[in-house]
Amino acid sequence: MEFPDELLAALRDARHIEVFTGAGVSAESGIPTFRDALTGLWENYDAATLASPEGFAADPALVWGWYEWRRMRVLQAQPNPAHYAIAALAAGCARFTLITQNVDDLHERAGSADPIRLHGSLHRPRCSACEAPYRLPPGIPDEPEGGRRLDPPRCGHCGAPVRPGVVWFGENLPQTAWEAALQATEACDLMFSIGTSALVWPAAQLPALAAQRGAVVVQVNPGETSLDGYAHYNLRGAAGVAMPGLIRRLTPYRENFP
Ligand code: BV8
Ligand code: ZN
Repeated sequence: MEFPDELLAALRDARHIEVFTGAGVSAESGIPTFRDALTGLWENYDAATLASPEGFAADPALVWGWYEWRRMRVLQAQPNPAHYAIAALAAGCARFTLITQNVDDLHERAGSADPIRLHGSLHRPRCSACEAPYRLPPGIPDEPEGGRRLDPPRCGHCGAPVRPGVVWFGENLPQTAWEAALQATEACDLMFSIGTSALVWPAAQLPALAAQRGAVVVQVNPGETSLDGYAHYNLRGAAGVAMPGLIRRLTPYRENFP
């Protein structure tokens, strides 16, 4: 993949780089993206219905089973070169902010410290009533391939069903995370938008906000999105190819990336 000289220069000059990721950054780790059709037990459902308070209330076992199946897939997966390249980028620049819409922990497992998590995490379930964190049993759940219905565990404090620690459609984003994401988007001088269809609000507005304030916006996506018009550079390709390729062209990041 070719990278324009102006992009390499902008990266070298950037004082505060922000990386904003969506499900596409985990695609090469074998994690289905949000837009991929659901499979197995859930193939006739729409993700946005299952990922909602109404979906959970209507059929807790169907939804909890889906999240446990997804958590198993993440635990079985490994970070891919895109996750490692993003961690190397952070290690080589003055100020760096990682914001993710994803609920997997592949960024952390690749060495990115403390990403801003707009949509929560598969690994932090909590009580649906008193919000007490729920400690999941260690190890990888042995979910059958097509998945299964699974009654959610009960909270040890109040007995209510435990729910996934994610932000569902129709729920507010965590205030602190959203404010931190807005602050970083106001301050960065270069922003990557990697592997997102930019369809889910309010997260989807971040790259446009950055472009409107004059930051350089670099989109990495094999497909077209509504961000194409905002991005100064559209790297049409897989994140696991584009990001390592870019990092290898750049010192001082190169030192941090094998
Ligand atoms: C809220 C956790 C206030 C759960 C998720 C304004 C306008 C329109 C709609 C709304 C609006 N405000 C609110 C809404 C409603 C709603 C919304 O946006 N609906 C959409 C569907 C229109 N938003 C909300 O409800 C949000 N809350 O606004 O609060 C409020 C409160 C009450 C009432 C109203 C408003 C909360 C949204 C959070 C939902 N939770 N995740 C879970 O994971 O189960 S969102 C879910 O979608 C994931 O987090 C995912 O990350 C996210 C976004 O999807 P993407 O990451 O972009 O993934 P996608 O599959 O779409 O795209 C992948 C991309 O990767 C593709 O472009 C593909 O080409 C590319 N790709 C593929 N392979 C690769 C690749 N790229 C690079 N490399 C590759 N190898
Ligand atoms: Zn409880």
